[in-house]
Amino acid sequence: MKNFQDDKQRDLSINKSDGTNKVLTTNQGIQINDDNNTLKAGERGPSLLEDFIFREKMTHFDHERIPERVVHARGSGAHGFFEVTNPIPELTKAGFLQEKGQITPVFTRFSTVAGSRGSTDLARDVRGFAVKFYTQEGVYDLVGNNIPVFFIQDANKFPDLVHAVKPEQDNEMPQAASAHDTFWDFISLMPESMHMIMWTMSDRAIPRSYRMMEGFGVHTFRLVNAQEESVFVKFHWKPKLGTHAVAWDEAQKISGKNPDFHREDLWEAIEMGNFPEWELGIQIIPAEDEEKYEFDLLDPTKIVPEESVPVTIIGRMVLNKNPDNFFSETEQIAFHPGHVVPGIDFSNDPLLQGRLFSYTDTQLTRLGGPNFHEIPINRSIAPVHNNQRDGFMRQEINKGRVNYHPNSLGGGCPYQQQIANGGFSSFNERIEAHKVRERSESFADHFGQAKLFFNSQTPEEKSHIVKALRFELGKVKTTAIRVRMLGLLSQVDTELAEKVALGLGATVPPILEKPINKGVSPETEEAGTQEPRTTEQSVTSSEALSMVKNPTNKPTIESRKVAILVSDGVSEAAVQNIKTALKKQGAKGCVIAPHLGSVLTDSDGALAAEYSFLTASSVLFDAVYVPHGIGLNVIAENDDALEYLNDAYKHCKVIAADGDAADIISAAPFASKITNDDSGIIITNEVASESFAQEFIAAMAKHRFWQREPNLYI
Ligand code: HDE
Repeated sequence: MKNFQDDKQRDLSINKSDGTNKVLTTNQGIQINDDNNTLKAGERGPSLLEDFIFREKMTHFDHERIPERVVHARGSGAHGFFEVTNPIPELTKAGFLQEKGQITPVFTRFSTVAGSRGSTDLARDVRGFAVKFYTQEGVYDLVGNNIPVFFIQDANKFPDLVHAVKPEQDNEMPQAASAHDTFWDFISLMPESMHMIMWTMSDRAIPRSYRMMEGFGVHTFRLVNAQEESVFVKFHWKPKLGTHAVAWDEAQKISGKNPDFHREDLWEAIEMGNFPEWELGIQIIPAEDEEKYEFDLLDPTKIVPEESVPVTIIGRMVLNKNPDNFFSETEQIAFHPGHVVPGIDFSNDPLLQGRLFSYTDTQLTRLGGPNFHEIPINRSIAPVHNNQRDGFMRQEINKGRVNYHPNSLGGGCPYQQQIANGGFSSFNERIEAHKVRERSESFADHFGQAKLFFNSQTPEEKSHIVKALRFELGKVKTTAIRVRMLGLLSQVDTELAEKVALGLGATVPPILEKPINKGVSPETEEAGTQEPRTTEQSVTSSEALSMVKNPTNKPTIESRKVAILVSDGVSEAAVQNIKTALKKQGAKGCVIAPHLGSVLTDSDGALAAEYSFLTASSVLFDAVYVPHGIGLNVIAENDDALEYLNDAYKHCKVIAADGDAADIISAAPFASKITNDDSGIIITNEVASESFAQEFIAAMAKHRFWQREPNLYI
């Protein structure tokens, strides 16, 4: 079987270095004797310009930073592999999809969109999901997001969208947040964004982990087979651990307690051998079905419901190695939707078409010139030969006289490849058209799929969308923007608009006859805008759109973390019982005590504390367990400890207690709110009972008990 898994690591190893047992040198290889002092005229005298060692060190340091990505600046990545489980040679000639078991190395980077490089992981935002496949036929990049649609239909609006969402230009606030006037001003004038807004206001925008997100190629792409026949496809990544979120209040607290929450989670999971895994699926749409749907396949604000076209799984991706160096790998990696291999091609989606220009262009500034393909992480493992030459930081030493084609002096080399032998050819699509600056009429339905998304949510999920909108629009200071948004929301769902309006203390305006995106007043009518409409959808509800009902979710607690609160006198048997049961399921119990070091157990043993109540926090765990022996007063008298329980309850997590610790739950401030049917609160008088551990695990596998929250939809 073709297994190229190690090819990229072998390729990268050429550039790796390690200073262990090595002498300190300058960049010119001169061995350094004193790295602590500059060269001076006398021990108390001025420094000398001659000090080349100091100048070299300081100059390099002065230039360590490069511009961050203009969007998706904050991210984390890892190496891994892609394995074909269901080859599709009948659909594509792409070499890496031909045989079952075939393995291709990958590097995947996840990101937020709006925040700067040092911003929090838990911002309410879309997540980037970009995969670089190092195939034997060259680099293929699948540069997707964790949401299958986008805000805008045409690439020309992207700079406007990004300006609007980024911190405002006068005061550079707020960081990594869409909850401000300029973003909602823009959105309120762009009805085409309403489907995407439903997704970004849902819990999809606050994932529990990168490992628990779906990924989507968003645009419709083409696959092309050896006979030059083509089908349309949509790409889907389905996470092995299911699709899960945190609560919004929790997300905001995590942002303070550990802004690296997702980064750390990915890193730790890989270090611990819990390799994140996704299945890659495609929705296959035959060329003759291009115009079959009530939406346009080229419109990136639309999905193809899985009820209309099911997802066919073709492979799996496993991330199994952390980078050796964040800057060299994760920061310098350069993705581009235009990096395709023979057998994969583009559709005419006007957003995708614009992206095909932007991604190389942006690297010229970010990575400093046209040779970024030579940076080790970007380097193809397929041979590269062409007549491109020179430019900043050129690494390759091209031999011979010839740097042009055609040539006779070089025997015509490098020579062109025939299509039949792997030369790339674009799909031979027939196009007969006028040159126009227009939006297709088939793109005009801005509300139909926003409704489909909203109607596919559970009551708890709908409630979260209302609360998210109340939060976001509540941060908007300009009343007119809020009102315009209520008008747009009312076209998605009147009840939704009314419930948001209630939170804003506002009234939903009547639906405007004048479409909102035609400028603020009739006098400012703009060219190139469209009358938005709502089209009846053939699919009216889809489980795949809900995170709670999502078919990817399986009952597992693999790699989840539990806070075990302890103090002197804690039952060692109780702690070990839960720790062992969790470990068996691939989860981890973390001991948290009033102080670091260790506590004395009831059997005079010492139990080491991983964290103190102060250095960790409930929001960093998936559940909280209070074992027998930890006194009521330890919790009641320690605000930090009490917060573990209060937050776990508020964020709808499992709370468990056994033996005398059960009293702690009955004395907790939320005790009176606990309902009989809340299976997320697990209490027993027994100590170290096996059935208690099993009940605890089964409850955790349900992830969250959202029904605990006040629900606006029941
Ligand atoms: Fe991007 N996008 N984008 N984007 N995008 C960038 O490229 C752009 C869009 C996505 O981890 C930039 O190297 C335009 C959709 C990801 O390095 C830039 C348009 C989707 C990443 C750029 C879009 C994406 C980027 C910034 C509309 C999902 C991070 C730095 C026409 C399918 C990749 C860079 C990484 C990054 C342009 C819209 C995904 C400026 C012009 C839709 C995951 O080139």
